[in-house]
Amino acid sequence: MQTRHLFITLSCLVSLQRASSVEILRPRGVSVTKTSLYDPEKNFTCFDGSLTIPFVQVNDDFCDCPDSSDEPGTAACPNGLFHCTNAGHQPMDLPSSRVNDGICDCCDATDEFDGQEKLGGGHCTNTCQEMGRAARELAQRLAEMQKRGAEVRKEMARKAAELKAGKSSRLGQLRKDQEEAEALKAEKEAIKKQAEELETAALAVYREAEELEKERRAQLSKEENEKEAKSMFELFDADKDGRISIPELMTKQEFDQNRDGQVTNEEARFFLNQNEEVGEEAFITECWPRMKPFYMMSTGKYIPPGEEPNTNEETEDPENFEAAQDDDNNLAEQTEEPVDAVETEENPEEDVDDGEHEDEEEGDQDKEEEDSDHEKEGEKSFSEVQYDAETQRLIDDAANARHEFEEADRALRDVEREIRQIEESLDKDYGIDGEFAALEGECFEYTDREYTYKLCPFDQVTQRPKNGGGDTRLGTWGHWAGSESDRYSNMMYTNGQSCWNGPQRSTKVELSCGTENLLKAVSEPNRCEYKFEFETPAACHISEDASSKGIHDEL
Ligand code: MAN
Repeated sequence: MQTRHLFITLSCLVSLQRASSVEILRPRGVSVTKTSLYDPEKNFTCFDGSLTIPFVQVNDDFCDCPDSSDEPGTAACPNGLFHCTNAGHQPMDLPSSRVNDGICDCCDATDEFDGQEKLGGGHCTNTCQEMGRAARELAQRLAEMQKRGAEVRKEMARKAAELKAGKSSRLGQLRKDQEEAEALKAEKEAIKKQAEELETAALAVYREAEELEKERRAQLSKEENEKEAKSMFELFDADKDGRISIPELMTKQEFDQNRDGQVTNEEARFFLNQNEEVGEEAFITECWPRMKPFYMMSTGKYIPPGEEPNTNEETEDPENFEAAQDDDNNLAEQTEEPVDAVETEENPEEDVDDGEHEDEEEGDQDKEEEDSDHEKEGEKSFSEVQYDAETQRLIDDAANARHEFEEADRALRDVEREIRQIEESLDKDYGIDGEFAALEGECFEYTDREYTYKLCPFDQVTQRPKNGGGDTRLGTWGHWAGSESDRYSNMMYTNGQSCWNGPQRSTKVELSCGTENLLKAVSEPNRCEYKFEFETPAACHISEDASSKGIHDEL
């Protein structure tokens, strides 16, 4: 107890320190604002009111108050706070456990006294003046930069407003253009409809004639084939019994398809459609179409399917013989299928893509293709026909009307596209004063040891390996991601390329004030989550702010 009292007296003496500008003595570790709570003339009451102790027990290196308030200048209490004034620089509060721990925390050296009267315990010196000067210079430089940046930002915002006004006025004009273009399109559509009706009516006459001609030719061809088949029947019917049998065919070398010098029973049976023998009718309808190409080939008269004049005739491709022998079902399919199917003209829609279009521009393109298909179809069907002058005029009128309608339709789509683009851009959030708008359309790069990173604001972020290889998309423009009070301090780019076995890449861009746009640093704090540090004048808010952020001394 005696020892304690002796210590109290000593420590109380050394613990009273002078505040630099006003001559107030206050215990060590106490801030100016709390000085009045420590009056050496009175007993000390803990801040929480739990205890009142003689003043000598303040800073006696023994913790009396549960709230630690009696030991502001020693490490005796577990949760105490030590205050250093740091005159000439910035004041600071430390956990009291750092008092006399051998480390100089306070620039005024007050945290290290080590039981000695000399501040700094001999090993710390007061560096507050130098530190204060350096901090003030830095604050000054920052304030100047902030000021210059804010001026640039103002200009950026002014230009953005100008651009926006221009876009709004263009939008007004475009909406009028759109109305006119819609009216013109409707007008052209009506004209086209009328012209096409007249054209269709005029062409109907020709179509009918064409159909009749087709039928006539088909009939003629059928008759010729029948005639030919009949004469072949006569030729092959060696015993003239009105039936063609396997032995009769086996005498015809034309049917020796594997060229082994003889016509086998199997080869002959194939041509008789697996029958032992056939009568004339079956021969004409089933057998001759199968035999004809083989027969013609061996007699040098074969014309490949598609080139022969009679397109409707059922014939067998001689090259298919082996396959046909292997699989008679196959053969049946092949022979039942007309060799030369009537194609494009009967299937004009064949090439038209009716799938869903990804966007309207693509849709526009497809529509154009469709339209030109329509023209081609017309050309193909009627190109060889000579029309009378009136019909030709109607065809030309309809073609013109179609053309003019397409032009009107295209003009309307152009106007609508521009409206959409302007609306999208006017809807975008470019900051409080639109100050970030100027960054759109520009890109900024940063290169580290492995990659070159590229930030294109409001568009996308990419990464390219320095030693070759393509771009990896680290995200596309998503949204502003700053805190509620500072929304425009962070940008988020999301939905980048998927990481192998991981999430889609994404990038957070932290914005800070700078006099120029500069991508300052890039890192990848978590795999496939990138952090970009970007300086821009657009982030320099209020120039007056800079000075208030500067250093201020406590005393
Ligand atoms: C690439 C780069 C890296 C990323 C890995 C993930 O190498 O995009 O940034 O971490 O892929 O597999």
